[in-house]
Amino acid sequence: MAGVMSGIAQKITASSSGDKFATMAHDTKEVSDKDRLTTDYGVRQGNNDDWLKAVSDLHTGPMLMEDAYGREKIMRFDHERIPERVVHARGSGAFGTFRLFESAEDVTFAPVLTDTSRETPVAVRFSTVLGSKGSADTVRDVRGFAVKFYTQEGNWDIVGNNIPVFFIQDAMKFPDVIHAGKPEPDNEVPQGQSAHNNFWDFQFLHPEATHMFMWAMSDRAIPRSYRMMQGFGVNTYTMINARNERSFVKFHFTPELGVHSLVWDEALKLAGQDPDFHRKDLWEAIAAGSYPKWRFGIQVIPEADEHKFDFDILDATKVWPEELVPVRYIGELELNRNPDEFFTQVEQIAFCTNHLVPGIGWSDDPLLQGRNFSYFDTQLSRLGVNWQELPVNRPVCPVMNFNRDGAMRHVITKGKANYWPNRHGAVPPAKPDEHPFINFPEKLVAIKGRLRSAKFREHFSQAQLFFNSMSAIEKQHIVAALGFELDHCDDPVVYTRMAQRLADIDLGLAQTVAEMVGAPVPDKATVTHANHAKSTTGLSQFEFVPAKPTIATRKIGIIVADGYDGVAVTVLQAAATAAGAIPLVIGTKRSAIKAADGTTTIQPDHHLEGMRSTMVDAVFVPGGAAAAQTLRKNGRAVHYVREAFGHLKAIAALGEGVDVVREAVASVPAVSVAQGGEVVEAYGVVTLRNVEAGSLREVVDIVKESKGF
Ligand code: HDE
Repeated sequence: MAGVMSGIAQKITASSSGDKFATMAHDTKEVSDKDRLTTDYGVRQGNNDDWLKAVSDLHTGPMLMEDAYGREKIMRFDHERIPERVVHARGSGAFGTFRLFESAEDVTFAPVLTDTSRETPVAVRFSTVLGSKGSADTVRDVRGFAVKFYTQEGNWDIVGNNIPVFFIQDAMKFPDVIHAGKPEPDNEVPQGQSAHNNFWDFQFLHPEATHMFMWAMSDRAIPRSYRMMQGFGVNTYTMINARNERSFVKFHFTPELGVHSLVWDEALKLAGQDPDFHRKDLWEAIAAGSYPKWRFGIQVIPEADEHKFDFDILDATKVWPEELVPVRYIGELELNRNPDEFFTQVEQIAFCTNHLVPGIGWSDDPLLQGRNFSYFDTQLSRLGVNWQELPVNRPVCPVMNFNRDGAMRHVITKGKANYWPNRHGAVPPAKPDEHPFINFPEKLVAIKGRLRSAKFREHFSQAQLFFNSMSAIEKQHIVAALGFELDHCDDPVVYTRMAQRLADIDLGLAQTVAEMVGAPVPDKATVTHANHAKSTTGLSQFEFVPAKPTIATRKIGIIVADGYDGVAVTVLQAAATAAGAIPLVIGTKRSAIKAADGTTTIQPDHHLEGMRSTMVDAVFVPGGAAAAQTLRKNGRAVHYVREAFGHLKAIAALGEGVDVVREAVASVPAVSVAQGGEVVEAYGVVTLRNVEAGSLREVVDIVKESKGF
């Protein structure tokens, strides 16, 4: 008995460190110049370049199988890959902290949501859904937003998305929706795209997908950055408070930087120009100390109100409109540490929707219930049965039970007891006052059957609500997205049916898209589905502009050629840096470029071919007669400005730079470029002809305001 108990005590001490990162540090190796190359079994090796061979002066003879080191090196390499995730294969991650600023003790007794003095370490993984591991970041797709909270009561995972609803209501449909979205089975085309027949065939055949495909066609599906998108738990969870009262809950993360998107043309180009656009953006911001933050909020419906809504609150194809159920912000998530090694900390991180801590529970949401089965199961094939012992998945609190053995078991548990109950009394289940997880004693009166309840059968009302709640520009983008996607469907059955389905959302929308894609133009909605014309708050992403506009972490491309106005560039660089932005000097070449004074030179960060306008958020063209002359004749420079304008980016120009901008965008209607020393802004274009360089700070402010950053 004493032996068993001391073993337990030892294990508990080893794993109960409050600092997750200290715990992980135990598994982290620093590479130092004192290290010498060894085999995996620790024996030093003196040659890492040549296989053992039988060699003479004349002849390099056969390689010898007896080279144990050579064999180990190649065999380890042969087995480096693990299966990629069946969905959400492409992603990146970071670590950080969750802080609570308001206790939610009225709804839960979970200390992570009641103890405002706590800081909970977190790991987050963002992802696309459809593409494989090496696919591009900026494709049109839903983004995964998965958060692991390493709480003192065990790991709590919110495995969410950046869109608050989903395509299907019942987990039984998941393989179908994913097969339909993934590359088609005969030719494995297309990669990471929903623009194909199978995807849209599925959408039509599943009216329940109508609300979600509208979100997927909106700007939400082409985010500017992982740091500028919302996160949603999507499914309905539950919480229990100390009085044993149960509520239904939805989780929200709202970014401090606001919600921003790319425009579609930009996203398409970036997929080729910089397939790691989002991965690099997250990494660079954290490395620069610009830590992304999200406010964490909950929507709460008391158990007694479950049936008071005209939709089922357990249906994951529905939002809880915020005027009915406001979001209550109670905490903050900050990401402040990049991984040290991608594979062990991002590829091997594994989430489970049923990883919930005492005080938080799941609901009968039929999508969530299926997910609760799927995630553990998928980790078995991806990582093996002992996946929860991997450093990034390991809880920070004591773990003790009689699950044993299996491939790659790491933990060594001393003692005789490996079953319960045992004669030693080792590892008893927690008593009620020791805060065990609670399976709420929910009362059920039901009929067993492959069924859904009545309110799950209405699919159009919230799709209409979403469309009606969009601003005019967001609606235009949805029309364009549908036009693009259905143009990629070459089966008339698919695009004709989809055009008719759109009429169930909005007749005008359906008619415009039908005409674009060559489908018969619908003349009416199915009578019961005509647009109800209602709208709500919290759906348009324009509602999430930050309270204080900021250009922090935004990239400003400063276009220079020989003879540029050196003073203007220096002042703009300083003003941009002071505002937390990243000024990038982009030259006609990356070799030194001479300023107008003939003596100063600048070494550009990039040249025009390498860092395209798609990769920056704003463009500045300084003055300087010779520079402007060169840039006006440089097709890439002209295209740079024109493309940035087409992508609705802020453009500022000074002195002779005004001519470069004016010429580049001259053919675009409705552009007004300033004359004289005035500051004029049209569609984000700011030009100043005869001003002191000192007033350039103003430009930075105007850029800020004009874009609503
Ligand atoms: Fe997932 N999902 N999912 N999903 N999901 C996976 O688990 C699944 C759903 C989401 O960064 C898999 O570890 C089913 C909704 C994210 O590691 C798998 C159903 C939402 C990630 C799986 C859904 C998500 C996954 C594949 C329908 C938003 C990436 C690899 C019932 C709330 C997590 C893995 C990461 C990953 C199953 C629907 C989000 C196969 C069965 C709804 C963010 O288990």
